[in-house]
Amino acid sequence: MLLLKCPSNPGTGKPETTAFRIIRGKDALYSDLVRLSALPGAPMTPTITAFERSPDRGRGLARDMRVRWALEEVRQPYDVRLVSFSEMKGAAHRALHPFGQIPTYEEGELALFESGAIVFHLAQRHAGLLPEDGNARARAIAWMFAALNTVEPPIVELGAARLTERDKPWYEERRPMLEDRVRQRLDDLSSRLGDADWLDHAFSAGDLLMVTVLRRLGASGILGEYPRLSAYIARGEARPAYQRAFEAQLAVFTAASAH
Ligand code: GTB
Repeated sequence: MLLLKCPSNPGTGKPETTAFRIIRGKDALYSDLVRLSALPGAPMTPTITAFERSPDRGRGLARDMRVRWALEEVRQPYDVRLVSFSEMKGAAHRALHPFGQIPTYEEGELALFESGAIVFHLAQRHAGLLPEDGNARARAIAWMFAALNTVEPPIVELGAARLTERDKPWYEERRPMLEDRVRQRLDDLSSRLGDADWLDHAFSAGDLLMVTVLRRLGASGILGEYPRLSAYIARGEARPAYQRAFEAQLAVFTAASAH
């Protein structure tokens, strides 16, 4: 008989989230349990892609960070395939990502791109990132879109200008306009958040995406004007799942810097 079970690992005392096949009935020892992932049709360890050498120098600003964080929140183990800039633009990677970027996500026959779609997929498949209640879930999804569609674009525009237009004659004239576009969003976001911990009661994928989007402002100095948002980011960064994800991406950068 095939039974699905999520037993505690007696070695670590921690809950084991991988599904197992019991091969010797209810008295089977932990060591008698065979990982279902070895069986046809079994859940697979997903693989994501990340920069082989991230230009953010391990600050967790590239978009694999939000996917790693979501995977850690739901305690889904994952593999990482590191790609160079030239590999990203090659045919093999473009088959996964039409725009030749990271992150991607592969799980069995499913291949996904777009960090928001990947986080949403994980939130749908696992408990912990979206509320069970239908209306609360819809509101959390609205915050996911707000993070990526309303708040992130002016932040990316400001960062891109700093990176690519800094030496142009128009940059100093343009910068205040770009910064004010960011401030418009932050003013409203900060008002809505108020003194709450999270955007809509419990922590959700909406907060996860919003925190990763806001973190990109670190170098701008603008966040200093928004103590509530700074505290909100700090709450996100204090989550154990965030810290595991951060350490994992930092370890990649540290190893790459060693050669
Ligand atoms: N909308 C897509 C998503 O959300 O997944 C955007 C994906 C994307 O922009 N990926 C970037 C990429 O692959 C990496 S994250 N760029 C390579 C290319 O387009 O050729 C963006 C990023 C890069 C670097 C920093 N940094 O150095 O601080 C921060 C963020």
